[in-house]
Amino acid sequence: MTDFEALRTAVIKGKRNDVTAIVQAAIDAGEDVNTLLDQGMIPAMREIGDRFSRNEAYVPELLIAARAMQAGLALIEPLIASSGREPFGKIAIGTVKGDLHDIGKNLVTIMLKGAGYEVIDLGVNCDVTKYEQAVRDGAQIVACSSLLTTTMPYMKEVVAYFKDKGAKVIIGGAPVTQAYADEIGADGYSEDANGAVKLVDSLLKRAC
Ligand code: B12
Repeated sequence: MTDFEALRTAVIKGKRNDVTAIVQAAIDAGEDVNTLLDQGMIPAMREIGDRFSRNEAYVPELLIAARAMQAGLALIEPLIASSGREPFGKIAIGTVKGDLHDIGKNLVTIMLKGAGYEVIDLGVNCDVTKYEQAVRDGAQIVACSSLLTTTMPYMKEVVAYFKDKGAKVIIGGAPVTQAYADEIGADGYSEDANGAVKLVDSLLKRAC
């Protein structure tokens, strides 16, 4: 019988070995992977994300929770494919052309995966063609990250490219603001990884 409270606590506290041990034991005992996600890992990631948004947790805590989550997801992901679980939606994420910063992008990726989305991580230095390929592969939302004022303007090109092509474009990164998102006509902006999940939830009209 899985101790979901212990699993949630292990993710929130970033105890990677505990998460691995609990998830592996649960899998070995035949626990349903959907239950593991829905009752353990997803609510735990939401909780640490909410604490981060309330300034009750900071980047280091979020990073170690993300690493613990990633360790658990690595065990679960192969099983999800065979369980027939449908992801809530498909998101393509990448840091824009010319920009190599990826810590924030990786956090957003983990939070989205933790919330049950399929994420195509395009890495860094992404030009429009990379995002476009991901959209052809089924991504409904293109998420662009930028940390440099010199690379931020590339987001405008991405937004312009996807106008009337069916995919929505959301943007984020330290220098990005809601005002900038409005100015370039992006479909959404969030200042942090947890907000990114809420933004995607609302764009895909997911009730949480
Ligand atoms: C770590 C770092 C690096 C590392 C990057 C390592 C890596 N793997 O990412 C290295 C050393 C490689 C680096 C290089 C450079 N860096 Co640097 N770097 C930083 C630093 C210290 C931290 C960035 C970071 O990871 N923050 C933590 C993460 C969690 O925050 P975040 O990225 O903002 O992400 C959060 C939100 O923004 C949001 N978010 C992020 N992406 C997205 C996307 C979407 C869709 C959404 C909704 C939300 C969202 O969610 C995240 C989590 O909450 C910043 C300083 C700072 N305090 O920001 C400088 C900084 C960004 N770097 C800077 C500079 C200048 C550079 C260099 C040009 C330096 C140089 N002369 O070579 C190079 C550029 C290389 C390149 N081409 O990209 C400047 C940028 C200044 C400017 N005005 O543009 C900064 C601000 C430092 C400074 N004060 O001067 N850097």
